Amino acid sequence: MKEILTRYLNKNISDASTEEIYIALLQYVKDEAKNKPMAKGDRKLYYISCEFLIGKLLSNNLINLGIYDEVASVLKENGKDITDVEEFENEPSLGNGGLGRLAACFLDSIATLGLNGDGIGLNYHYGLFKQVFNDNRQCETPNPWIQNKSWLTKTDDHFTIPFKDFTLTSSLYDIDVIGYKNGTNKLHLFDIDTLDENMVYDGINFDKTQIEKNLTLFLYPDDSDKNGELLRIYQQYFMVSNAAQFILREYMLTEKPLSELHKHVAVQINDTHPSMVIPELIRLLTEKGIDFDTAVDMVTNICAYTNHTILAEALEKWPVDYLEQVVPHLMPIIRKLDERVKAKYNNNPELAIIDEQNRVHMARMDMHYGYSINGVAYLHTEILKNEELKPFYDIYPEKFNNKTNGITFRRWLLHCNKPLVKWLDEKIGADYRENAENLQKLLDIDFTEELSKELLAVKTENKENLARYIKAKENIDIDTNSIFDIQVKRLHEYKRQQMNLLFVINKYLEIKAGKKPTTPITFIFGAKAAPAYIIAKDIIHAILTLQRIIENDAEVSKYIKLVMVENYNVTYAEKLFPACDISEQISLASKEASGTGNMKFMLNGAVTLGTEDGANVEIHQFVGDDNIYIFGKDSDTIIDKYKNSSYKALDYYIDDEDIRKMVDFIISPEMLKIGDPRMLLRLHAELIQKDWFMTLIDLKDYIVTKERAYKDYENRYEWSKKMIMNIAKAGFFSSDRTIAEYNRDIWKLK
Ligand code: 26V
Repeated sequence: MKEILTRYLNKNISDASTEEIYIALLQYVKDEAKNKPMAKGDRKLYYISCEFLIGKLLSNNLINLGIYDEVASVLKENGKDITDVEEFENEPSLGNGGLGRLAACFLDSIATLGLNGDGIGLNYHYGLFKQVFNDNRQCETPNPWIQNKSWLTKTDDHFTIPFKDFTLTSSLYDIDVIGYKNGTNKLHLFDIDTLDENMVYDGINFDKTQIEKNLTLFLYPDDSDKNGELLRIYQQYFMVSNAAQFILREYMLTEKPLSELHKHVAVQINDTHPSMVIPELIRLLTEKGIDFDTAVDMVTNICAYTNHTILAEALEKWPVDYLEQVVPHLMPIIRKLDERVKAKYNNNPELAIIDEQNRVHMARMDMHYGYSINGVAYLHTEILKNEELKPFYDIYPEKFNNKTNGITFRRWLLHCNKPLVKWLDEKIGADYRENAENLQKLLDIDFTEELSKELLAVKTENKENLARYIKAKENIDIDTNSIFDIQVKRLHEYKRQQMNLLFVINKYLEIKAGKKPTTPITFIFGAKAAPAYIIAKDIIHAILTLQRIIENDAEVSKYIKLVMVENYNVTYAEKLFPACDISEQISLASKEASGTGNMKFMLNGAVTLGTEDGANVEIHQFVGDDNIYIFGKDSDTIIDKYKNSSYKALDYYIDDEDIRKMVDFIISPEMLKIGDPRMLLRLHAELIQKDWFMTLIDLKDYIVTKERAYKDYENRYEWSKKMIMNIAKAGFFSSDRTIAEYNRDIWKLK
C-alpha cells in the first residue's frame, strides 16, 4: 500500500498535504473500481430516484474494497491521520432524509449482493441547504459539494430532452458503487452543461424561470410557489426522459428484440418523483414502432412503485395545466391511460388518474400501470392496504407487498463504530459482516459483569468521540457521564420534536422546583426544517431558545444540557448514532412509514423510546418488551381520531395542569426575553388550537415512560443487557436482507 500511495502521490506520504493524500486515494479507488467486475445478467434493475443521500464516499469505498485498515495504518506510520483525510471530503447531501438515504443504502446492498442494478438520478450542484443558526433561528445557505477532484466521472453520453418550448442536451456523470468484497455497479447522475452556479443570490434563492441555467442547481428547490413547482416538473421529466433513453439504448446494445424489453428490465420508482417514466417509456416505445396497447402492457410489466408516506400533502398531484406547460407531449398519453382506467372502473373518482380538479395523481398512475406496489414497513403496508390505498388494494391485491426498510451495515456499523466492531470481532468472530443475522451469536455468549463493562466502555469511547466533535463544531462541552438522549431526523410535526421539547421543559421546571435527576442528561437534537415550513422553524427556534436558557442557568445546567447541533447531515449522523443511549422514535402512530434512524441507533447499542409506529413495531417484536420503551396511542386509535375529528388539543390543555404548565412555558417571560415573541406565540397557539399531529395526546405517557428508562439506566449491568439484545437483533434490518427480498419478490434478477 505504501508503494501504491507513493506512486499516486509522486512523493513521500509524509511530505504530502491532506488534500494531496485525499486526491491520491480518490484516484486509486476509482482505478480499483474500474478493475472490479461489473455485475452482469439477463435482466437488469434501474432504481430511479430524485434523491441519493450517499454521504462521503472515501472511507466507505476503502472499507468495501477491504483496504481501509491497511490505508489507515500506512498513513499513521507516515504521521498522517485518516480522519483528517476524511474531513477534507465534502459531503454530497443529495437527499432530504430517509428516502434518499435509503436509496444510497440500497445501492450499496445491490452491489454487495452482486445484483445487476444501477441507480439513476440527477447531479445537483448544491445538495440540501446548509443549515446555519442565526439568532436562534434556522437560516439556509447553499451547500456545494463538487470539488476539483470528485467521485463523479464525466461520460461521453448525452441525450436530447424535449420540453414544450425548447430542448436540453444532457450530460451523464457516473459514480462507482463498490460492493462490499464484490464488483462495481454505477450511479448515473444526469446534468446539463449550461448550468450557471452564479445565479444564486441571497441564501438559496435564484431565478426559478431560467431552466437551462438552473435545472440541476438545487436538490428540491423551494416549491411553495408556482415557478418552484414547474421547476420540479422540469427536473422530474429531465431525470426520467434521460433514464428511459438510457435504458432503451443499453437494451438495444444487447441486440435482444425490443418486444422482450419487459423480460430483461425492471424499473423501481422511488416514491412518485420518477412516475413520469411510465408515459415517457410508452412514448419512446411507440416512437420505435410498438403499438400503444402493447407498449402499455410492456411498461406495466417493467415498473414497480414504492410508497414512502401516507401523508396526503406529500403525495404528488400535478395540475394538468402545469404538465401542458412543460411536457405537453406526455399529456395525450396520460389522458389515454386515464380514459382506460375510467372506462374499466366505472368512472370511480377514487381510482382516476386525472381528478375532477384536473390534477394528475402520480401514485395512481404508478399503481395502475406498474406490477408491484410496496410499503416500507409491516405496519405501513397494512395501513396502505386497509386505509390509504384501499380502493387500489381491492382491485389489485396481488400487486401489494411489504418490504421493510434496512440500512447498510458497512456505513452504519463497520465505518461509524470501529470500537464496537473490534469488540464484536473478539466476541463472536467477524462473519456477521457477510451475514448480519450472525449478530445473534451475541445471545449465546456468557454475558458476565466483565463483558458488560467492556461494552459500556465502548459506548463511553463513542460518547467521547462525539463530545470532541460537538466541541469542535458547536464549541459546547458535553458530559460523557451523562445519559445521551438523542432525536435526529428531519423536522416535522408528525415526528413530534415538539413533544420532546415539552419533556425538556418539564425537566427544567422540575429541577427548578428542587427535583434533580440522579444521572445528568444530555438532550441532543439535530434537524433541518423545510425552508417554507413555518411551524417547523418555530420549533427549532423554541429548542434553541431553551438551550440558551439552560446554558445560562448554572443551577440547572449541572443536571441537564440541551444541544441542537447545527447542520445535521450524514457525517454528523455517523458520530451521533454510536454515542447514543436513548433513541427517540416518537412519531404519532401511523405517520412514520418506517424510519431508518431507529435501525441505526439499535445496531449501535442504543435503546429505543418510541411509539408503535413504522419499523418500531418490528424492532419491538424482535427485542421484546424488556428491551424497548413503548408508549402512546396505537395507530388504530389515531386513525379513528382522524376519521371522527375527535382530537381536541385544547381539552388536554385545559384539563391537565401539568400539560398547561409545560405548554405555557413556551411563552414564559424567560423564553420571551431571549426568543422571538412572534414565533413563540405562534407555536404556543398552534399547540393548543390545532396540534394536527396530536402532541398532547401522548405527552403524559411519554414522560412516564422516559422516566422509567432513565431509572433503568442506573443499573448499568441490566442496561448493557438491553444494549446487547438490541445489537444482536439488528441483523434483520440489514439492507442486504431488504434487497434480497426486493429481488426475490419484485425484480427477479439472476
Ligand atoms: C414529504 C413532504 C413533502 C412536502 C410536504 C411535507 C412532506 C412530508 C413528508 C414527506 C415525506 C416524503 C417521503 C419520505 O421521505 N418518506 C420517508 O421514507 C423513509 C424511507 O422509506 C421512511 O423511513 C420514512 O419513515 C418516511 O417518512
